[in-house]
Amino acid sequence: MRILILGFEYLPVKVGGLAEAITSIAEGLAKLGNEVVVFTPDHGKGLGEAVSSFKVSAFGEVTEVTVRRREQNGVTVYSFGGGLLSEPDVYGPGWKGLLKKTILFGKASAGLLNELIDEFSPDVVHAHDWHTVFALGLLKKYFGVRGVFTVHRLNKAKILGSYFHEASLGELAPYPDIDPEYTAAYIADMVTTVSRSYLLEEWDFFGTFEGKVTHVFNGIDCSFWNEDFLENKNLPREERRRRILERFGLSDGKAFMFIGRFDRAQKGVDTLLRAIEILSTDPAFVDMRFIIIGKGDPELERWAKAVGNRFPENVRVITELLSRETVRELYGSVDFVLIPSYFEPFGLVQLEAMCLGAVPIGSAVGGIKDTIIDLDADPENATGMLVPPRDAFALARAMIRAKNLDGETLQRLRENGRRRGREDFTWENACRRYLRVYSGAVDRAMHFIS
Ligand code: NHF
Repeated sequence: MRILILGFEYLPVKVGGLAEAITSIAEGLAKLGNEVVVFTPDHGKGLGEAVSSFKVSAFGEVTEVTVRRREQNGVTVYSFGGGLLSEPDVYGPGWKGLLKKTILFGKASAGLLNELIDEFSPDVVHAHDWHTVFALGLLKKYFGVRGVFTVHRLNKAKILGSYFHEASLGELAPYPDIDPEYTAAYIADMVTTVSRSYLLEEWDFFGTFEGKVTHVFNGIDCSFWNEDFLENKNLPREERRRRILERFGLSDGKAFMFIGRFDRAQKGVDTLLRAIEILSTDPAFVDMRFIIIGKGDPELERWAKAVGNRFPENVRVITELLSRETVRELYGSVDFVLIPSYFEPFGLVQLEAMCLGAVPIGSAVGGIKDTIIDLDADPENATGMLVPPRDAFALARAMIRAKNLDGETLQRLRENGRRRGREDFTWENACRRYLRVYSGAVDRAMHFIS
């Protein structure tokens, strides 16, 4: 198949999990023998060789677009520079700047496909997240190509209809306030999201597209998240834990780790901080160690640091960026990884942890719920523990229970987790399902499923 992928993040450009997902999908599809081409903004990176340039006009201004091409792991990546397309802030500058950038991206995409169409006529355009709505709209309008739209995370924004007029897609904006996700899903032939639970939790949105909507789970790249690459891979896990805790200035104890954005809307670091405050009055606390890694909301950072200062023997808060290798070392050494998100379309942390033998304790939402098999629900096949979101007491209780688990259970959880990461959630599985989505030969969600 000839597949054209549209996305705002493509490695090495990375803001969050989206970059890993789009890149892994593109490369996975290429590995399966498909011809895969990616269109993405350049974001000031200047990667690849300049192969074309043309002018696009929007908002009364003409922008000279430079197209660069590179071959990256079997995928042909075209990136667009010039004007806001070269803006290094991937999702900016500001909201209005971002909207203009998405329109320029749309027009540049139509311009380039017009040049390529004789040598590359896609069977399907796969657009990721709402920033690609204008590109998808224009490619469908002018090339009549089949379109698939994937939601990695709902944004639920409204934009002025005039932006659609500016993009030459006024027919999609009969009202002043338009939700770009609805519009992208409306014009797409198939709509997907990244876990089954997220699809059902957000049925208010996805249900509108009943009959053409489905889920395709993300995968995990276990070739990087792999115990074979650990610095101290030959040492027993307890010894690795002792060493890593020492590296972070803590004595040995049961080690729990959190890694994620400090935000108020999704990742739930506030629930964890409350849970630690609750635990601090329990005798079990003496043997518990917490490594909390992340940054973001300044107030949450202050709160986390205050908790760290209050319990210097137990809690370490790290607000600088750690290398992927250090994070891997941590996953491969700590006992438990906490994912207290309020919601999570898929979430990679729980799978990264499982691949490296750390047992995840996560909120029973979205992709976390679909990837972790809970100890109570299925003791034989369990890979971790699930707790209700936003419930600090439940999280504290789960952590005490985790601390007291016997060695045999812990070992079983670890082994099941490794297997689940390596066998069930591979990018190859994801890509095989996307291929079925592209041809429409896939099961679709209906309101009576639960
Ligand atoms: O893993 C890639 C990522 C997801 O849960 C994650 C999210 C954004 O919020 O699909 O997209």
